[in-house]
Amino acid sequence: MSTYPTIPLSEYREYPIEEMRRRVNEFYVDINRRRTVREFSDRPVPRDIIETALKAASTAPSGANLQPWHFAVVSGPETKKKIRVAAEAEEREFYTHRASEEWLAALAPLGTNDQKPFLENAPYLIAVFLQKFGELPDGRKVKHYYPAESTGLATGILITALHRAGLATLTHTPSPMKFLNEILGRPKSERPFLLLVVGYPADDARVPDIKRKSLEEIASFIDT
Ligand code: IYR
Repeated sequence: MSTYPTIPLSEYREYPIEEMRRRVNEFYVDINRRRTVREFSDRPVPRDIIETALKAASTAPSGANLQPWHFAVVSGPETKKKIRVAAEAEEREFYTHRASEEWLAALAPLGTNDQKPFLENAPYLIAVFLQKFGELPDGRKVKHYYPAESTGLATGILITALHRAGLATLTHTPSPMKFLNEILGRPKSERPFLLLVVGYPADDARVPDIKRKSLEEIASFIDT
């Protein structure tokens, strides 16, 4: 028997089946409108909306509930500029040397290149860091379990929360992105996971005409 203190599951809610259908469908219709955006407006976004989305992200399940993530929220122009300069330098290398022909061909439909103006235009950049270790108040290290899975789950909830608030995001992964530790003053034990660009889309923003895989392609049901 676990001696860990427990509380009743009082927040759980069950819905009648029809209500379940309605709710899951409503959610699907809403999340299906989410598109990754690469052209952002510089219109400001109230910080409390970002804060609440981060609180939503931090409800994600995590290995041994160790919550192995850190979100560095950047709104200042000087820091954004530093990030843009460093990211574009890495991207130049990526597009001219590091990426394989196969990788560049896979990216071609997205029309991406080494220019990242959104790193300065968008009101917020959220650098997501994965913590391989935590630190106790006395300085001792605590190993984290499944940090990548956990941070991925938290980031998914963050993107969903921001979408529901009516904001657009871009999951940006300049590679390598160790420069984020330096610029944002994060410890070496944290691995930059991705850089989330957040804001309103530009008025004339366009997105590639991509398709999502069908249910048959993404899922199999084993009833035996
Ligand atoms: N990091 C580069 C390249 C890139 C890679 C993938 I995988 C994408 O889905 C999109 C872009 C860039 O941001 O341009």
